[in-house]
Amino acid sequence: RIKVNQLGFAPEAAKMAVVPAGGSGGFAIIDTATDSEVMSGDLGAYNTWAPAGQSVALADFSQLQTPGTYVVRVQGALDSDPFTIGETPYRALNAAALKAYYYNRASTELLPEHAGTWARAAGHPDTNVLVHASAASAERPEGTVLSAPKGWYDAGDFGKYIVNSGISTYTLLAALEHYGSFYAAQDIGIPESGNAVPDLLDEAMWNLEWMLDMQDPADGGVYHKLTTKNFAGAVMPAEGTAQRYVVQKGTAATLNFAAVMATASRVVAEYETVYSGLADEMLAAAESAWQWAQNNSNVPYNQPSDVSTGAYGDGSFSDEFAWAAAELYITTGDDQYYQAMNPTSVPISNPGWSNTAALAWMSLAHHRNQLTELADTSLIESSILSLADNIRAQATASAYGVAMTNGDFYWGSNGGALNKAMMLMQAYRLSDDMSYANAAQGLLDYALGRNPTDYSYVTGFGERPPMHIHHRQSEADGIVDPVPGFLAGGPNTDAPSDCGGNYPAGSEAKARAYLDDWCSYSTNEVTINWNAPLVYVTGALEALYAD
Ligand code: 9MR
Repeated sequence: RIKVNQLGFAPEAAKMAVVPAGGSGGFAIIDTATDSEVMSGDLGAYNTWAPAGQSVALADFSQLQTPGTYVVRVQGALDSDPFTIGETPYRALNAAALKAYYYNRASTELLPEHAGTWARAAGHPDTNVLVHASAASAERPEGTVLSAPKGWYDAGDFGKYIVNSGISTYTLLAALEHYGSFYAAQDIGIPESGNAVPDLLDEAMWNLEWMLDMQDPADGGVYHKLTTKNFAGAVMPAEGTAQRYVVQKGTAATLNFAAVMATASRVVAEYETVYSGLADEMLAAAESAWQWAQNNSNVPYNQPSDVSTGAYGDGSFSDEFAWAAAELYITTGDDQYYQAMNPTSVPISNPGWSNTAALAWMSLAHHRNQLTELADTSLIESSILSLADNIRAQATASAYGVAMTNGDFYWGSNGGALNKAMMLMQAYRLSDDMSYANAAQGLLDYALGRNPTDYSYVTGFGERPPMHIHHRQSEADGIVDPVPGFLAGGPNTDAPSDCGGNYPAGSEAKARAYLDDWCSYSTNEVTINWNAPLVYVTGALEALYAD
């Protein structure tokens, strides 16, 4: 089958399809309403893309700008799935990707007027959480009862983890900081819609309130996670009633918390009349977390022997230190934080839950005109551009025209792809160079169907979305369609035994190592940290093409 973004494109966007070898001649674009050809063109050269194990050629139909619904046709190949060209190609997707967080809210029922067919009872009030032995302190000995309600379930399980909440919550807040007018106009149909703040901030607040409760007020340290001792089975949230614990404070969790609270403080400050005093409270929380991390600079998370939920273990903290320092510097204007970041020593690479340095650069780049004199603006710009140049070069070198290489098919590869797209958009924002935005578009295309599995990896979107994500609610609710708006983790060769080795033929080619089955937690789970760049990138492209 010819592979294409199954949603479609804005009229001015770069538009590419991938044509497998075997057909003959050039390509045609067919208007499905009239079954007539509206454009034809030559294919590029056939080349092999190693992650697909397949020889393909590119069809570039960027010049077609007329709104409509089309397929790509080549003699001897299966037509592409239909796609549209239209003014707001990702508006609904962006709203759904954000609303996925609402569907993963802990401690609340989802009403039919907001959740439609996916309405459900409340789960996990988290008002009776115990301090695990690993988290015991003089003020809060083992077994102390704490209350830490709200927050989002991290993924297909019901745990709440500070480390993946860090990059997730930050990325949403960055979307709002960068594209404020786009999000101000958005209504995603959550209980808070229509109040005085954007829905994105209402949604982020659900998690921020929980995060604040994860800090020990006695010393500023932050617990790594709030979970049961073991994963629940495939049950609805209300049926997951095992005792929950806060587990071990650590350097990574505490610095993630500091970075997010420093960021949230400056976002919330814009709405002081709504959130009176909250910006100050968040900044104070960020500063006391930073202080704890100064005194506890190398406390890795060590999973206790009686706990088997997700570890999110990370033994290297220099990136978290840099990120927290950068956010505190931006929010306070205090040069000591810029010095603490030691910018010349902070390498930039594609972000992920354990690798947060790029977020520091991204925030500094956005705020570069409001920083103190100490800030090295050219270093900030060159850091972003050097990462983006590398990613863009990967796209140019790929037969699929997408910036994914054999090394990119790790756990949550689709999240990695969209984080690359997010970083490309930072370079576009600095330079106005459309080649960065086009490379970002290519990565979104990849996630939405321009890939060797023919899936559009977002539930409810595109012709062939995943139907069996590893998401307890979607598995247990008895509804055929999974909860919409979730990005599946994507091809991953790390743990292909979770379905008994039952992977599709050809999955030794890394970009094919994906299975749309509940059992495949290694390729078909969803997480808040993978959805966040989907929100960011779809909002960024909508805002770009609306201008
Ligand atoms: O996203 C995490 C991935 O980077 C790790 O390789 C993997 C195995 O440790 O864990 C992933 O995180 C999971 C978490 O531990 C528990 N909830 C589901 C997460 C996504 O699979």
